[in-house]
Amino acid sequence: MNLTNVLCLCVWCMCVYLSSEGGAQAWTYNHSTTPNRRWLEAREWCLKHFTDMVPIRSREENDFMNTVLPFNRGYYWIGIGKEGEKWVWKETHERVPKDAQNWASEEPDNIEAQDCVEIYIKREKDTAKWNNESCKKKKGTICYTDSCTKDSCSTNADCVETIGNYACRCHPGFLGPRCEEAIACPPLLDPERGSHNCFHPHGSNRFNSSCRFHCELGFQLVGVSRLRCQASGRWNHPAPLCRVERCPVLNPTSVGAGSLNCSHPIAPYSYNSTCGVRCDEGYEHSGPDQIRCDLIGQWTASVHACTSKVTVIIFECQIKPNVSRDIWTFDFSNCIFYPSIFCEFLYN
Ligand SMILES: [Ca+2]
Repeated sequence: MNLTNVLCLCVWCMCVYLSSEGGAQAWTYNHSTTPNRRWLEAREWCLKHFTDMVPIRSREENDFMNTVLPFNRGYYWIGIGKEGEKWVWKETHERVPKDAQNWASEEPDNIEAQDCVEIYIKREKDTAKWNNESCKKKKGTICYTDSCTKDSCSTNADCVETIGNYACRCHPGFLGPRCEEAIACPPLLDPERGSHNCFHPHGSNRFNSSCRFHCELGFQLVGVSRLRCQASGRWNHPAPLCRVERCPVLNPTSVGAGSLNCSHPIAPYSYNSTCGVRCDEGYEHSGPDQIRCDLIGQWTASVHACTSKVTVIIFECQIKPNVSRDIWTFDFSNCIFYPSIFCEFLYN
């Protein structure tokens, strides 16, 4: 059995062991102590075969390493190092926060060139604590592999690595183990005298569905015309209503000597209401006999008051001029009256 086979066997054993702890789809860890390596070589080995050197992202991960890894006389490198005066995760170059640092007593010391970090796995003193060391020393290697794949969660989620598992962190509006299900909103009904149509990107009345409402002719939409299903499972506005278009109320006394007779098939003085003017005997009006409330809420004509009919009379009389007094005396006793459109004096 050559060296490569030994390494593979070692790695395989570790994978099986850790997989049995947390399942195959999780951060999986792999370690090697045959051989022990310098820090840079250890990281290159991790990058070549796995995702990277274990960065120790949390206290939980730190303690987990101490639990599952075997003792190694040289201990193990971790993916933390010194850049300038800061201790950083080498994978991302992010500074390791103070409260996430887990130094052994009196570490890190200021000895020159101790810019790499080891973890004391199963050490009697300061177990699981960190120590800065010369990067050239040879130690065990701990690598990790991301478990999230493009198929781990649906496209509506972020896959979050955890120790021994992974989780799908759902985007707002989605739920389910893989966040594949969009949150539902209550179904919408057509308003009276109206209708609605919807676009459903994630299923009927689900998150981000949008519905537009319309009203029949002669009806006005009251409210917001377009509704959207929110991540909370509620529509962003109440469903709108359709209200009949209304015309100005007509005052029956405005016609004067006559009456106003109206019919309201939908609502008083509203779309399709009709009103007719009837004048008293001897009176007439100049507008149409009937007006109607149209679909935008306007009367088709205005109402005019009834006025007395104009009678123009011509009369033909026997006129006897009283020449002696130079006065014209009219005697209407023998007059004949003619209603007419013009007026004319006739005398002889
Ligand atoms: Ca040290």
